Amino acid sequence: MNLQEMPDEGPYVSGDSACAGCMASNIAHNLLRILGKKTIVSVPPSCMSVFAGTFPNLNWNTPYFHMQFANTAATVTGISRALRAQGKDDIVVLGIAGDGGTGDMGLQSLSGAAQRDENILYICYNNQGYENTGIQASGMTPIGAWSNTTPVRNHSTGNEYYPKDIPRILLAHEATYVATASTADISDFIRKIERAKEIVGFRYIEILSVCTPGWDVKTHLGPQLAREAIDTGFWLLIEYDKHILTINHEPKFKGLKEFLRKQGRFKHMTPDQYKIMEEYIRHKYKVYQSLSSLNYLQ
Ligand SMILES: Cc1ncc(C[n+]2csc(CCOP(=O)(O)OP(=O)(O)O)c2C)c(N)n1
Repeated sequence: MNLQEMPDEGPYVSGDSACAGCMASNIAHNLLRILGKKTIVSVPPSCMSVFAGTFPNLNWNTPYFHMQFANTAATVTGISRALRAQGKDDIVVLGIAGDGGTGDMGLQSLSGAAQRDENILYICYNNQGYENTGIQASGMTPIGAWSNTTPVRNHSTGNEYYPKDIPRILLAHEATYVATASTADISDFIRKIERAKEIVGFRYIEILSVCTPGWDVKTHLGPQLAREAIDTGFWLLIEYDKHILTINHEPKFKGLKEFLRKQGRFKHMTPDQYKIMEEYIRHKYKVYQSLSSLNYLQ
């Protein structure tokens, strides 16, 4: 399927109450345009559960479950096994969670599902913070970023810690399919969702999701920032399929400072902080580059 072949509407229907410029809403639309109607969706507490999942105003024209914060992978595991017991093998069982619900609260159930190779598709829309509850830092917030729990005052200069890299954690599980994606590269996005749809087993895709209030950016800037994120190396597009890791988009490693300066959450950063961010981005790229030369389970 290419962009022209995608149906205009999928079973995620228009009219959610997401913030202006929210890319998570855009991700949900595009995801369901590709996956289609034979999908069962589960979303834990998050922006998405609020802007699209409050009964009776659901935007999901599919069976939909809302569960507790830590349970996404466990819930979809149960649904997937129940379908298997009924002999139904043509339904995508989809869990969608934010970065907090994935990398912090939901990490243990995600790890268990990956290790047991449960037949689920898990999407993390990574907006790099606990945004729904008022912009708190998560374990996946970038180093240096402002948030309400990583303030910029009294000698504090934003988030002090490196973010967790969940794809790399899942590679250590020898997970069946792991990828990162961005709607800024829509062909890559479509290809990965279609690939994940056809595979049986554990599939994880993490998608960068610009959050206009959380990143403190103008509401029209989402698509541009998403594009700059992959070009600067801030968001690396990778894919781990059949135990082979590929980097799908070569970053230019240029314009990082300009990219960061467009975002209020980074505007306080000192030259030393830019350097730390730059070094981290190059370090991460090198780690993936070295992993991409391995093919150790073949
Ligand atoms: C056990 C538990 N702790 C805290 C909350 C409150 N809570 C609801 S949504 C949320 C933030 C979710 O962050 P994330 O998963 O990153 O998704 P986002 O809001 O950014 O879309 C929190 C802390 C909760 N619902 N359950």
